[in-house]
Amino acid sequence: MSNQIPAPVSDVFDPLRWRVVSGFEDFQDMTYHRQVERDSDGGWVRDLPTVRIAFNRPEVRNAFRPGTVDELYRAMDHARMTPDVATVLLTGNGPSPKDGGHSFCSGGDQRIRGRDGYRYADGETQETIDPARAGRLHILEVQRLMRTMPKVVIAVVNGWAAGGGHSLHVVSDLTIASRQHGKFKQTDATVGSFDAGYGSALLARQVGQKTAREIFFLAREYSAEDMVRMGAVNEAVDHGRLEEVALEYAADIARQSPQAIRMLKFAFNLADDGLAGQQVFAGEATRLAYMTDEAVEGKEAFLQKRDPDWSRFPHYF
Ligand code: S0N
Repeated sequence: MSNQIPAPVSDVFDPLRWRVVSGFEDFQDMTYHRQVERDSDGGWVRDLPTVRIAFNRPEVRNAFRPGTVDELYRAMDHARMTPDVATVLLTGNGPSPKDGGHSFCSGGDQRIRGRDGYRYADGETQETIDPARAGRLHILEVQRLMRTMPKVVIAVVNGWAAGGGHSLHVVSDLTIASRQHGKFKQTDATVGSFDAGYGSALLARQVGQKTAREIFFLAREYSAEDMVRMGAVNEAVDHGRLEEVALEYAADIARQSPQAIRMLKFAFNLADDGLAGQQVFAGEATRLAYMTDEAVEGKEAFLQKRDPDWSRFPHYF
């Protein structure tokens, strides 16, 4: 485990609060950090329960190409499987070294978009691309992971959230945004794409049908405060305080019962996610049921080749 103080990656990133997560140092398009407590000499004291996953292509407003999405999925899944992580902050590094522009994520990289989806590498053609990797719209797999993972995902919108980047904020459990630089624009239809899943339907649940249609059909720019008024952003905060406020949110979440947070997240999702939502909620309910004496009796009876004795367990309370 590398406990060293990491290199700065954004204007709101305090390196003393973080370490690079071991095994993820080779990332090209993303960064992945774990929150830590340090002593006055900067020495590592302990890990804290928050991770920070960030787009790291500020020169293209943090657009994602297939490799970006692969890295995002890997980091998100690692956070899902790390038992002492309660909250994921999803954000963008920057500002851009080219023009100082701030961005959370501007969606799919339009420069490598082919007729049948995204090229993996610059310079690939329809003839040279590995068919198994062509046309992958796997940002939707990331959306599903964020939606179903038993941790709270907070979108920390430090700049532009556009196109598929806008959808990632929509699918996050909470959003806080920079008052000065947080900007929201749903450009999908402008470039001939459309997120007909969570990006639009869930947005309509959050802001209402008319407003969601306005956001998609008109592709106008909205501020962080506009979005707070619409109900799609929890809070607009001064840019310099963005990380601090995000970590205050995470600290409050970490004070709650992990099981209660999981059940609440899955309950909030259930109605909108149909049978898939019921399956996730029910899986957690089954896990809880396995912890009861009644479920243990069923298993023990099977292993001991006898009939289960349910007499200790009432049919009602
Ligand atoms: C974000 C915007 C509004 C910022 O404008 P601003 O500040 O004026 O900056 P620019 O000068 O425009 O940009 C600076 C440099 O960054 C490049 N750039 C910006 N965005 C992208 C991008 N998405 N792809 C590639 N390059 C980008 C600019 O070209 C510029 O470069 P230089 O300096 O070299 O000229 C503005 O930039 C903007 O509108 N960006 C495009 C936003 C957009 O349309 N995104 C794509 C929308 N569609 C998707 O994201 C796909 C949706 C999706 O994810 C999905 C959903 C369901 C199913 C499948 C998919 C899927 O396709 O994966």
